[in-house]
Amino acid sequence: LALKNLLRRALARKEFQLYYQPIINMESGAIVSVEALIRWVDPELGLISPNTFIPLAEENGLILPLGEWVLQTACTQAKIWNQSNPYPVRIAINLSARQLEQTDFSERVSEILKKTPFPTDHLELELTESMLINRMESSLKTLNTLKKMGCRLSLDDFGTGYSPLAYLKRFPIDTVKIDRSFVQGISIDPDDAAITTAVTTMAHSLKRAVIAKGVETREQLNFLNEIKVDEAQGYFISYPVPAEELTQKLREKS
Ligand code: G
Ligand code: G
Ligand code: MN
Ligand code: NA
Repeated sequence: LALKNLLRRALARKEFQLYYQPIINMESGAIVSVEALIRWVDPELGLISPNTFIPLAEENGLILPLGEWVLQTACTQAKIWNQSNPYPVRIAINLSARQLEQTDFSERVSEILKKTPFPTDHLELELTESMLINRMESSLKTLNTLKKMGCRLSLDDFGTGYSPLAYLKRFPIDTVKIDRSFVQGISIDPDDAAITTAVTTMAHSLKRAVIAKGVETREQLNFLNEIKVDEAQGYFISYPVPAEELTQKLREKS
């Protein structure tokens, strides 16, 4: 079977799973947000990376039902966490261009939130520059609607695109997620340290929050703390883990 057909079958058989990676507040160390990351284990092929199957799912349109499944599953899970957790966490979802291009995407999100029901301001939708390049006008309209509904919007992989400032100016972005390629160079490459500092200062002066991605060492975390990054995510804090493991972490660390 071609991977495409396997993908279709996997959706029907519910072979997808969400892993969750915590994001901590730099001052308190508490988990304040959780990013949902999809995983696919095929019975024969084993673990297949989203880097492989998400582009395929985008090509054949399967990303639409798959994306809805991600949203629904993650919101349901986050609602459960927030019922037992005194400090509610946000849930962050990676969107793909095809999802955002649906003219009724904001209605779909709204439907899911009605079904769940989950506070809109605890849903954070992650976008990338590349998904906003085409159909700017319709994307802007959709994002403005989502923003009015109360969703938070973040710009993922910040600093790796061509015109980050133009996107920040044009779209109603709340948060920038500094790409891990900068964070990982902090202790070895003065340019990366300078870029991370400059991006943080700039985002703050534009009243945007800053999340640093890909934090793998204590040194990186200390540096990010000094330059007043708001939140951090990365293997040093936690790998992405199954829901039950995150439930445990929330008990320990909130
Ligand atoms: O978790 P991991 O490093 O394997 O993710 C690889 C890529 O897949 C990342 O770019 C991530 O944003 C993307 N990704 C993970 N989960 C989802 C998802 O649910 N939807 C979309 N569109 N992309 C995802
Ligand atoms: O593109 P996006 O940021 O949505 O994708 C997140 C991806 O990054 C996930 O696949 C996750 O597994 C991976 N990731 C998360 N933390 C780290 C880290 O500290 N180091 C590296 N190399 N990858 C990470
Ligand atoms: Mn992301
Ligand atoms: Na992404």
